[in-house]
This record gives sequence, C-alpha cells and structure tokens, in this order.
Amino acid sequence: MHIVLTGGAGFIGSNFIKLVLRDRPDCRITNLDVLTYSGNLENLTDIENDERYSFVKGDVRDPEALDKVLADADAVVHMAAESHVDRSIMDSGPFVDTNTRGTQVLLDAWRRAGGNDKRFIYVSTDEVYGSLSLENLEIKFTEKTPLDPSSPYSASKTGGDLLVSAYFHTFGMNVVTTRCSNNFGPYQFPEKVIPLFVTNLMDGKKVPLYGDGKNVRDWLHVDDHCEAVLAALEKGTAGQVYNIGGNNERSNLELTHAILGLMGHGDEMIEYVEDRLGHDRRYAIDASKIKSELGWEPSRSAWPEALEETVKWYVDNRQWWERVRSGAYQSYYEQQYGSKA
Ligand code: NAD
Ligand code: TDX
Repeated sequence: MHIVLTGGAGFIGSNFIKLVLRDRPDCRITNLDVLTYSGNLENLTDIENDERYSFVKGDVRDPEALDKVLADADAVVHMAAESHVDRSIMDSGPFVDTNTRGTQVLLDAWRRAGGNDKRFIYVSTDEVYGSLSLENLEIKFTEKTPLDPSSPYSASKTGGDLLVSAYFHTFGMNVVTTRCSNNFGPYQFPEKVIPLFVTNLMDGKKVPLYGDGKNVRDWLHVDDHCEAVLAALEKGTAGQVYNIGGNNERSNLELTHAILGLMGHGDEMIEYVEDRLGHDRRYAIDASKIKSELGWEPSRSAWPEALEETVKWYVDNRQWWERVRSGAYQSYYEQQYGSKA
C-alpha cells in the first residue's frame, strides 16, 4: 500500500511515519509537507534513507502539487494543519486557509486522482466538540456530541471535518474521520504545554499557567494515537467518525505539578498568567466505539510513566528543541512569553 501523508514533518506525522515503516513492511509512505514553522525534517533523520519513504515539499492548498503526488497513491492520511490554539487567536487567517480550504482542495484532488473509492483519513480533534464543564465529570464527548467549536483553530478544523462528511454524503467518498485528544510524546513543537514547560524549566524559567489552572485535558501518547489512525485506515467503516482518547484526564495544575516533581522543582516555578481567550474548560473523550468496532485501546499513555519518559526525551534532546526554538519560532516565543516566563 502506498500512503500519502500530509503534514508528516510535524509532531504526530513524523511519529506516524516511523510507526508505519516499522510495523507495516508492505507499506510505502510519501510525506507531503510545506514545512511551516512546525514542520521539521530533522524529526525524520533516522528514517530518511529508507527506500519505502519519500518526501515532497508541497502545500495542501496547491492543486498542481497534489495532482503529482496523489497519482499512484492507495490512501491519504491528512494531518497537515496549523495546530496551535494561541496562534489562531493572534491570527486566524492561516488556520481557515490551511485547515478548512486546504482540506477542500485536497479532497477535490483526491477525487481527480481516482481516489473516491480509496480511503481518505481526516485527522480531526476533540476540540471540534467545544468545551465540557467541570460540574459533571461523567459526561464525555461521544461521536454523537454536536460540533460546537470555540477557538478559531477548532472552528477551522471543524470546517475540514464537515467538508469530509459532506464528501461522504455527496460523492460516497471513502472517508474516515478521527477525533483525538491532546497528544504528548517526542518531537512536539515546544509551544505546546508539555514541551514548553519542560524546556522552560531546563532554562531556569518559570512555567506560565493560564488562568486558575483547573482546565482539564485527556492526555494521549502519540504512539497510541498513531496506532489508532492506522486502525481507522485499515479497518474503519467509510463515513464513520472514531473518537480517540487516553482515558487520562488531568487538570493543568495536576500536569504542572507532575512535571515540576519529575524535574525537581516546587510551586515557586509556577507563574499564573492571564487566561487564554475563550479557554475551553474541559475535554474528555469516550473512546468506546473505536475499542468495540476496531479493537483499539491505549496502551502507551499510562500515567505517570509515559509522562516521565516524555519529559526525559526533552531533557536528553536539548539540541533538538534549541534548534527548533531558534528558528522562525523565536519571535513568536518572545512575543508570547518573553516577559512572562
Ligand atoms: P504540527 O503543527 O506539529 O504539524 C503540522 C504539520 O503540517 C507541519 O509539519 C507543517 O509543516 C504541516 N503543514 C502546515 N500547513 C501545511 C500546508 N498548507 N500544506 C502542507 N503541510 C502543511 O501539528 P501536530 O500536533 O503534529 O498535529 C497534526 C494533526 O493532528 C493536525 O491536523 C492537528 O489538528 C491534529 N491534532 C493534533 C493534536 C495534538 O495534541 N497535537 C490533537 C488532536 C488533533
Ligand atoms: O503556556 C501555556 N500555559 C497553559 O496553561 C500553554 C501553551 C498552555 N496552557 C494550557 C492551555 C490548555 O488548557 O495547557 C493546556 C494545553 O494547551 P496546548 O498545549 O496549547 O493544547 P490545547 O490548546 O489543549 O490543544 C492541543 O490539543 C488538541 C493541540 O495543540 C491541538 O492541535 C489539538 O487539536
């Protein structure tokens, strides 16, 4: 099988490529990525010479580039996106353009390439469901929960999500959508909370905790997520949505204390800062459908072991994140955190 993956130079995409090359000897994978600030080919140096892997620098909004790369593909896994909520609050334009319009351009190109009956996976997010309250912790997002996104990021992902659904209903396209919770693991861009906090502490800086720190996220190891995407690719039913979660709900304060503990620091390193605008209070995933229908459940997200292993990866790979930070990311980082942390 020849898979075209979009966004494979990013955090989840680069981990997905390694998983496919390791666990699916019969698969070839082509990585189409335009290399924005978060796309980093250094994430792939250990497999770049594998003859089953190839890289094409290209944009999901560019129909000509897509026509070339999709010509002999058997499946598409669409991960390319602008992915950081805080950036979408600063400037939503690139989010709508890549996450919504880019998905439409890609869907049309896949149909032109004869892909209507071949699998197309859209990697969506739990953020399309909006926010849950802290009042009743029994309530979780199911695939039937109405879409109610609250940030420009999640609205732009919802645009893509709805287009994928429309292409199933209109053209009978062979699409499957996955909606996962917060990923953690190696090679995550150090703007996201876990690598940001670990790298700040390594630099002797405080960690900027938004608001009261009581917001809750469901933490999923990236390897678990990639396994679930592979299950959806191979066994999912066309037109269906599958929620993917780690059964691992933690408040940001709990997460922060765990990171501080692992790194030998106390509460004095927390700096409570102004809350994120429109900050979603709680995400929680009911992943029973993917377990019962596709036989997937998380096996790598166990807490605190998985967090400890991830923290260690950033501690051991200072060169990686220093290089990442010194690029285009630097001015954003200073603008966002320079005076705060
Ligand atoms: P990331 O920001 O690390 O990587 C995104 C990749 O997409 C980068 O390599 C970037 O260069 C590429 N890209 C961006 N715009 C592009 C364009 N126009 N054309 C081609 N390539 C482009 O993001 P990530 O955390 O790896 O997320 C991957 C996907 O998973 C996204 O669709 C995101 O919405 C979704 N997701 C992420 C999480 C999470 O916790 N990280 C959770 C749920 C869903
Ligand atoms: O400096 C910070 N301080 C802080 O308290 C940052 C960057 C974050 N936070 C809080 C905000 C969130 O409640 O930590 C939590 C996690 O924040 P992010 O790492 O920015 O992730 P989130 O906004 O939850 O979104 C992530 O998960 C869903 C990904 O970035 C999305 O791409 C994915 O769809």
